[in-house]
Amino acid sequence: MSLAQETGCALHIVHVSSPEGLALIADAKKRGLNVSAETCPHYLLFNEDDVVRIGAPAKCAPPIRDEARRRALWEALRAGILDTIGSDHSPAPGTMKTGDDFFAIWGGIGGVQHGFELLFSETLESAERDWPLLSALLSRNVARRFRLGRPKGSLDVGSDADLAIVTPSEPREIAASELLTRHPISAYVGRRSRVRVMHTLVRGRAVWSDGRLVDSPLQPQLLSPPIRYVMNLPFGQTRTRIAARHALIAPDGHVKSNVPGITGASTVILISEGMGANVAQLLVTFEANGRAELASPGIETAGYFETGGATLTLAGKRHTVRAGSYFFAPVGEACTIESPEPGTRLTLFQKKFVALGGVAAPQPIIAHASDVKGEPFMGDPDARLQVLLPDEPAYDLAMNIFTYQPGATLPFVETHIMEHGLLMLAGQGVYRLEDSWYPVAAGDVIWMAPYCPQWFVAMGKTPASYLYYKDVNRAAL
Ligand code: UGY
Ligand code: MN
Repeated sequence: MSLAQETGCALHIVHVSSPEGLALIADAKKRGLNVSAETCPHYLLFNEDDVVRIGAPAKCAPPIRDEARRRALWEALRAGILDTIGSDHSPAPGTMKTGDDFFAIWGGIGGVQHGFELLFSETLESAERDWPLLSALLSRNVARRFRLGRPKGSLDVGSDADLAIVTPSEPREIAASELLTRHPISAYVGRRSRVRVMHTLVRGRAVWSDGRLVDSPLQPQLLSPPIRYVMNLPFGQTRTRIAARHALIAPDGHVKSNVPGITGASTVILISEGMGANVAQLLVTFEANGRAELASPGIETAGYFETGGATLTLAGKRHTVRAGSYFFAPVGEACTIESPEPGTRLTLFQKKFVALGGVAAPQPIIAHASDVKGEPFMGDPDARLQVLLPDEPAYDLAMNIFTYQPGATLPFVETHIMEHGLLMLAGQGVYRLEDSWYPVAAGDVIWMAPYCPQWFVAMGKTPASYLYYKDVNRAAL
């Protein structure tokens, strides 16, 4: 907590089991710290007498507390001090959950099947007051705290239908025979439940119906918050540096713009004529209802989907795009992006097309980076270049991905007429721009004016890669 205070970072404390811990959190909240607290069903449902009775299946860390502390947790929940409830589902094979030495036995409660149901059973008499609270702790607050966006944590029109229908029922004793987990061990066996989960829907599809699992073709869904990271550097500092002939733009300084044709998204214009560039570079982060129409006269657009996915219509054809998909929309070809997964990040490069006499206009392109082989750059297999657009005279814009193994470098300090804008996709390293050297990492954007001397070294333990544009294939005069 003191580190969070010093750095201003967000802090989420999991598995809070005691009022002592909660008091510290409540106090920090009062002082304005960005802190939230999670507890788990087992801390609300069991006390230490239960652990003595149940034995190893109820061993977990932090341990189950006494009755007074269990009650205090419920009070905190009702007072709004707790923010979320997580399953902390911790399954283990029988061999790890049995033995003579209690201290050696695996610590963890496998409770994903009954933990949540029993919270509703526990509060049946006070359902009117407590069930909305439980719904917030299990869903809405989680979606908000982790910035999962509009589709999660609510039942509004346009949100995902993720819900369980729970109803009071004849009390029943939870039996080992109903456990659906691979290792059928549960601290809840023998516990009475007075509710039943009738149906469970995930994104509108039933996965549990009338007491049975439904075989559903659902794919897992990975959600990421719209902003990768926000560094709250104190004292007005930033790594961003805008020089006359080069720029480094770090994500902490991004400011949104309204861009005609793009709605339901946050769009940042990173490179533009305003800084002396001939090509524009935009970062679009879509919300669930996002849409982009990319037709402007005389302008061609190349785009790369860094994360997420969407439906893209180009030259009258619809395509499903995902992370790693890219496209090129020549002048005069309508390009529409719709139905994005929330959080989808798209980088756009836009340029005034320069036609070449006697050469046919460039064609629309839609493809995936994984289908483009990385070729060793000037013979170095540790520095590979993927050329995404055809290297043909018709195209006056290149879009490439450069991937360096740790320690690999650009072979020499390049100085060339072509301009670049680039987005660091992964890893880190040091970029030399003119006479300055900058540490750079995934999320950073760089602009290099024509003739900006440039060099890169990948550092760290993972490969570094960047996506970049380059104006190409036109005469010097
Ligand atoms: O294509 C290029 O000019 C590339 N080698 N430049 C760069 O990575 N800065
Ligand atoms: Mn270059």
